[in-house]
Amino acid sequence: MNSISRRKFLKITGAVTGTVAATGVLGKFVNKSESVFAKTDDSKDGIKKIPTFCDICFWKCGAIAYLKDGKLWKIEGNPEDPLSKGRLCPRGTGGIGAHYDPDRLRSPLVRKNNRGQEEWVEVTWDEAFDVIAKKMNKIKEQYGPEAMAMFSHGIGGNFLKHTIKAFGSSNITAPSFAQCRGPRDVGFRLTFGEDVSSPERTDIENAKCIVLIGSHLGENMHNTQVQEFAAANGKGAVIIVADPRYSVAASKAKYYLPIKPGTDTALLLAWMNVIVNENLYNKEYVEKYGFGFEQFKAEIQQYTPEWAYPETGLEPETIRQTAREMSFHKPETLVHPGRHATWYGDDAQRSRAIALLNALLGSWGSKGGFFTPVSMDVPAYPYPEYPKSEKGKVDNPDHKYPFAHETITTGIREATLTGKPYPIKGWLVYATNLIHALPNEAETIQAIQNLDLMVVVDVIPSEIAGWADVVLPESVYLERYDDLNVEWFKQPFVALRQPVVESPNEQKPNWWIAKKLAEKLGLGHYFPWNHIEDYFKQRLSSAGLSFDELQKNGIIKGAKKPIYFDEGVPAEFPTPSGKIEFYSLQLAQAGFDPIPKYKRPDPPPSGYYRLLFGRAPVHSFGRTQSNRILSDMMDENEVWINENIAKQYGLKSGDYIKLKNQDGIISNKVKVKATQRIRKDCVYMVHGFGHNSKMLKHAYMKGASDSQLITKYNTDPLMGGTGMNVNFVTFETEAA
Ligand SMILES: Nc1nc2c(c(=O)[nH]1)N[C@H]1C(S)=C(S)[C@@H](COP(=O)(O)OP(=O)(O)OC[C@H]3O[C@@H](n4cnc5c(=O)[nH]c(N)nc54)[C@H](O)[C@@H]3O)O[C@H]1N2
Ligand SMILES: Nc1nc2c(c(=O)[nH]1)N[C@H]1C(S)=C(S)[C@@H](COP(=O)(O)OP(=O)(O)OC[C@H]3O[C@@H](n4cnc5c(=O)[nH]c(N)nc54)[C@H](O)[C@@H]3O)O[C@H]1N2
Ligand code: SF4
Ligand SMILES: [Mo]
Repeated sequence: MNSISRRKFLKITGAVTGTVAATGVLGKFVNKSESVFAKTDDSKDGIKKIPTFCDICFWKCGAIAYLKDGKLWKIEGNPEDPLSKGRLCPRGTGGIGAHYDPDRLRSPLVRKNNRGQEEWVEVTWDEAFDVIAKKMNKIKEQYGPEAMAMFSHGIGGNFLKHTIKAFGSSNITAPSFAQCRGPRDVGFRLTFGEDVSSPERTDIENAKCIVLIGSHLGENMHNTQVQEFAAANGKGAVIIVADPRYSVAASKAKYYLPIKPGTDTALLLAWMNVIVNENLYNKEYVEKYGFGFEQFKAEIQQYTPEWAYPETGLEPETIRQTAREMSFHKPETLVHPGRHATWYGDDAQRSRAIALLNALLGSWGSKGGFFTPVSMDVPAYPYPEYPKSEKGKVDNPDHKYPFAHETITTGIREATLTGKPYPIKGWLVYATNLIHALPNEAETIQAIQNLDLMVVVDVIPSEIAGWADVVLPESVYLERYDDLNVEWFKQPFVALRQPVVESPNEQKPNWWIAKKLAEKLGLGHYFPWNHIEDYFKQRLSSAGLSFDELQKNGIIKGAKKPIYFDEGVPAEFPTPSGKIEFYSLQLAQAGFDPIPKYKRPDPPPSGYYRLLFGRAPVHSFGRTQSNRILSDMMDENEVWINENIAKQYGLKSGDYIKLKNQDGIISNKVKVKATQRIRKDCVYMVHGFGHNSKMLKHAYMKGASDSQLITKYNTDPLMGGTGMNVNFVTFETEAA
């Protein structure tokens, strides 16, 4: 990363004050960190570079790891990689702290006493697999293979998913649907027939106007998006931000709209009212591709800016002005769909309103709007067929949530609690901390208590690992191969994650764990390859690609392909009408609003404030607080409280308080940030802090956990997502 581009990149993050001082911090840790490549080090100065891709979040930026005298030294972006473009975000740069973390899980553990007591016996891998296979086979005998469910987040789970499917269960899920982007993808799918997916198909760098409605790029540090946002900002793009909190992105905005939380659909409807009634929409596009526009036009007549004013707290004139600005730049206006969309329980409809606004502007399929992602054709490994299940998936009985197109985590939790539609008796949890990720911790713990077996594969002793029967320690990403990343993005490419250093203790990579477990279960024939390299070679050669080349460069790119309608991408909309659905017949038929309606959120009880949460640039969820490099930059979160409200409670910045929610749950102590940068009716904190796993020595009890306070959630009737912005807190000033 050269210094100019780095400065520009960090500038947008606001909270990051300097480059990541990786080398200094590392001296403190003694660990076995010899490179697996050290023996073949042919460099003169003792420095060796190995390409791989990052795993500090799920964006998968291409990276180059540096070894100095055989020891892991630093990591940078791979300039060849379209996601990182040669630059990692601050979290990725600090990623080597994951390898050096002294609190890592070291060997397989089996529970000694009661669940959750965090008392363990260290066992060998073989012993651990024996315990797991025995219990899994017993579950299969008693309840059928479907009673074994898997929670998995990220590419590392692919091989274990394969083992679970081979075992006979398709009850496999991730929080990235029902706790994250599910409602957004459902809202867009209902409108355009396709998901926004990940990495998002947003053409931020070419946008002339960017609207962020509850997305905080810059704190939400998805690398490519932040780089593109900085570039667009540099080129003078108009930025409009609607957020109850003055975010980093808001500080770049021409228009900042301090919207009342939960009223976004009212704003979106009013924006569309102005754009339609002032004839500012993209007529040709809507006529050519739209379905049901006349009904839509009639329906939204009622939603004037004057109607929206008391709901949103935003002046009618501001709503008009911003609507006009958006349409002035159309179709190069991007109304960003956000990513963490599970807010209030009517989120798929809110996301549909965002989709419809983009449709009016003609941005879907346009440069500066939403591009059509392309990928390379790398065939899957020719595995034997999985056993067929008669039972179907457990999470969504009778299609209660008719538009859920992925498995619902909380549906599996519900089945585990109730035994309906059929019992779930085992959980395999890979790289997801369900205690922090799912709303209502008590429900999760209760479900776990109903299990005959819970296995957790993690790298650190997370909260969920603390509740496990068997904990399996994984090698961190810098120590392992993972499945190929055949990405869908602006240009086709395939990327390789490969080991840079050896694991310090008994940790093993997921592919090895998946294969060995399958063998213990008598399913070895599902892993016909001996080493993952054989798997890669098979897949790559069937695509005419070379493993040696991929290993050397970390990436193989395919030829550029058209990604916009006007470059020749066919304008196809896989909806029932084959068009963009301004009016949705399938919603009407299922008994839902065919055109989104606004639902007023419940107001806070008196003396309580809505609890909002989001990201910090230097942390990923709850997975990085133990990473010494990243925690050096931020080792606790703060609660943002409006200055005037803070004064009423006699609070000032730096004071410690506890938060109490509407159900009487009290948080860890947390530092106050008294600021004008947030509305009076809500408070805000960064998610992922307040760890209470005792084995997480460094992160233990630092900051407070939003998850602990999220006892209430509203379920989206369309797709089962859990709206979590429906909790309220007050301040315990004495207790802290
Ligand atoms: N209260 C609240 N809940 C939320 C959110 C929120 O903001 N607030 N955000 C929601 C969103 S948007 C999402 S996407 C989800 C994310 O929720 P999760 O998927 O749970 O994400 P993480 O917190 O990153 O948890 C990852 C777990 O994987 C472990 N891990 C890290 N690296 C590795 C590895 O290499 N191998 C293995 N085996 N394990 C590893 C970590 O130690 C951690 O225990 O949470 C959702 N839930
Ligand atoms: N550094 C970092 N970056 C990340 C992650 C990470 O853990 N760390 N996680 C990644 C993942 S998986 C996800 S899903 C994304 C999440 O990133 P985003 O999609 O940007 O979502 P949130 O983090 O939920 O964003 C919360 C923002 O919405 C505002 N907000 C809260 N309630 C309302 C409301 O009612 N209306 C409006 N208009 N605004 C509201 C908050 O003040 C805050 O600024 O971040 C990704 N990027
Ligand atoms: S966005 Fe940051 S943490 Fe995520 S993969 Fe890229 S560099 Fe790593
Ligand atoms: Mo997410």
